[in-house]
Amino acid sequence: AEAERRVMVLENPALKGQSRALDSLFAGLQIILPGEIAPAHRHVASALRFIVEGKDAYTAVDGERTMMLPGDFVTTPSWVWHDHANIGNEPMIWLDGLDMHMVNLFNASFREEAQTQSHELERPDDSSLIEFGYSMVPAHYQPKSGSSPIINYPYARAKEVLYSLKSHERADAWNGHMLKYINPVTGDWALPRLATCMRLMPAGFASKPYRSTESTVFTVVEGSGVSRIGDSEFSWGEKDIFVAPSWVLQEHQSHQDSIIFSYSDRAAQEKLGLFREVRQEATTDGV
Ligand code: 1HN
Repeated sequence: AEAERRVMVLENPALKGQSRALDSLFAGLQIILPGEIAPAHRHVASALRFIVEGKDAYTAVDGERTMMLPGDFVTTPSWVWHDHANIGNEPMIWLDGLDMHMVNLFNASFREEAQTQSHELERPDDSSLIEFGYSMVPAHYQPKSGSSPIINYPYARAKEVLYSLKSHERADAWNGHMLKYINPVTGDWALPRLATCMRLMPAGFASKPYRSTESTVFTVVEGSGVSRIGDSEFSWGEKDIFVAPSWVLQEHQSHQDSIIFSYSDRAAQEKLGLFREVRQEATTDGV
């Protein structure tokens, strides 16, 4: 009960003791057991949750609750109250992605604990997806920040989009079929510093080599395959997590239809005029 959150930090062995998966990104696996509440707080760092397993747990973000299911992408924008609770009878595990290292670089971090365990609800559950998730937005809506008003982008919808693309398009040679999670009000990324994507790599797909200044965390939702990241080769299956640091060449192969979620610092880099990418035809095109 004394622990605010139960998070296993995924620490990059090259960045020991710094709670970094990559220079700019935090990654951790959080577990919440039946009956537990992770109490309300807010911080300048924005967070994302990517649900790995479980059901019957909710997160409440800025006055709205959403039940979470595996594959859902849940946003926690900067400086909004949030708390989580498991009201079911099995544990839930999700991947926490935070941009706190970017915030800390600028010494711009603040945090606040709420007086109550759960912050006050202001809207019906999932109203943000209903009101903003169908290419319509309430005419009176005034954005409070650059973050998406949608707090849960459900996996069922992402998968529907990916298989629609697969039914009538050729996979992109570098990314496969890939979608961006966007803020429907601005068209920008869902969170201003974290770029989130979901890709479908069809069975037998082998990407061409790609490099960018992004630092990226990948997690596998479905399927299996192998990725070469620089000099290392990683075989991956469902629920595995791996990373690609900035400017390291990456190539991905899928053995079966594979769906991979990723988040990166690209959204921040674009705003700072730093983002650069190279789509190579072959590994020897080195730049
Ligand atoms: C945090 O606030 C959460 O709200 C999870 O669930 C992980 C890691 C570092 C700093 C704050 C949460 C976190 C975190």
